[in-house]
Amino acid sequence: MDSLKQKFAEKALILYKELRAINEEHGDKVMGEVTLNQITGGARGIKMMVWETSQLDAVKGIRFRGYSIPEVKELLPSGPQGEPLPEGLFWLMLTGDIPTEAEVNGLTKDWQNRSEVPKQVYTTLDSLPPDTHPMTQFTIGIMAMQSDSVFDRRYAEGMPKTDHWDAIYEDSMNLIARLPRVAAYIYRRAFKDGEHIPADKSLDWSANFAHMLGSNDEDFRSLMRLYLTIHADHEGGNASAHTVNLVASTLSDPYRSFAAGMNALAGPLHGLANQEVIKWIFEMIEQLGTTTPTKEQIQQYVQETLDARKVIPGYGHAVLREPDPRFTAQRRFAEQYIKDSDLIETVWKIFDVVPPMLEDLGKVKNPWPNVDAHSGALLVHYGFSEYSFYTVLFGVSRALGVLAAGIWTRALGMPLERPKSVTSDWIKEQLK
Ligand code: CMX
Repeated sequence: MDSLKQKFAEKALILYKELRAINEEHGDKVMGEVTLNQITGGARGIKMMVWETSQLDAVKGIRFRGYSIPEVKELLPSGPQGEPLPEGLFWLMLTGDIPTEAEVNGLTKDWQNRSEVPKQVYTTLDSLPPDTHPMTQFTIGIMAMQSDSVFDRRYAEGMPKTDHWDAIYEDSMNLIARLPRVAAYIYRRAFKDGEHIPADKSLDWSANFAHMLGSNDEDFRSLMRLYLTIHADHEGGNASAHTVNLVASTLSDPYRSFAAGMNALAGPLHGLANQEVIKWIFEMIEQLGTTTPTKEQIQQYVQETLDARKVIPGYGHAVLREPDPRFTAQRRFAEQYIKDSDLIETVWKIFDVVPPMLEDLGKVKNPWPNVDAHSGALLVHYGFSEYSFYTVLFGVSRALGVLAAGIWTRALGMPLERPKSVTSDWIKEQLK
């Protein structure tokens, strides 16, 4: 058993027993109530699942096992320029402990050893028109690996319930190891005439991904380490994570549940907003005929978008009520690494202009930027302007959180998810 798995197994058994005992004693304790607004308003704030890997605070933002993004940046083993290695975040999410450098290096090696992608994935992707949306290619690529599922095979062989988490662990680790290769293959076939770049096994997970995409720029590698860390997890209630959890609760294997979650991420109100942001900015630049729009010009363009009854992409959030710390982390990166970029200056001007305008609408609960407001401008700066690919990058990162959480869910023996729906007649009846 590898050291991460060993460490996880010890902790999981303890928490499994503890939770069972708590449930036995306090199972009937009331822990909240549900309002009509929550029933008809997308279940905001209703507590209905256990998610060990991270917790979202409306004001402070994401905490990975209690650590903020600046703390994670400081404490996790990092690359040469000081950006955290996502391998370390995965270790932290799975065990609750900050890993040593040796532990993270061991995990990098483990993922390298697991990273070979079955041939049928490439032939399946090659059968699709190259202009198929990259997120569609991504989910098809993931599903083309499903026949390799360790969980699926062992379940058919009659594996006992106590071993489920072990098989989920194996699938999750294999999937995470392979995703950068699948994603880079999609990028190169869609945008670089199918000229693929072999993996470099001397590199960490993020730098190798950057390399396979086509860049060996040290600053871009650092961006990828940061990007793949901060997009990894946002507790369990967001649409992609919750989808993974729901599908996995049927004992569908990680390939199937993760692919389902990626289809949720591909919606413009969720992860696809990262492509929508840069598309919206490019259209503004074209319409105005300048790469350095003034705040007044931006204000006018924002107003036109709102008048057309469209959302301002990259702004607002279902939980957050302050600027997203993931936005701030990307801004800090730009301040440190990038000088004189019209596009990044524009992103910052939009940040000055949009919140008061959204506030004036009187209905937007959070007028601040979210994670997607900044990421595209950074990617364009390093030469990646093919924005339809951006949500795939988000998805590769999100695998770390949802799959780590999925291993926990199975280890804790969580049951089939099955909340209650009601009819409008039932609501009217209650109000009588
Ligand atoms: N621009 C214009 N209107 C907005 C808005 C925005 N950025 N954000 C919210 N609103 C509107 C809503 O559409 C809603 O209008 P109606 O009542 O007319 O339907 C109203 O304000 C209230 O919405 P809310 O309670 O503040 O926000 P929700 O929790 O319903 O939705 C979100 C959250 C993210 C879907 C919404 O803010 C939005 O559409 N933002 C733009 C898309 C985006 O950036 N998504 C990425 C989120 C992060 C991620 O998952 O990656």
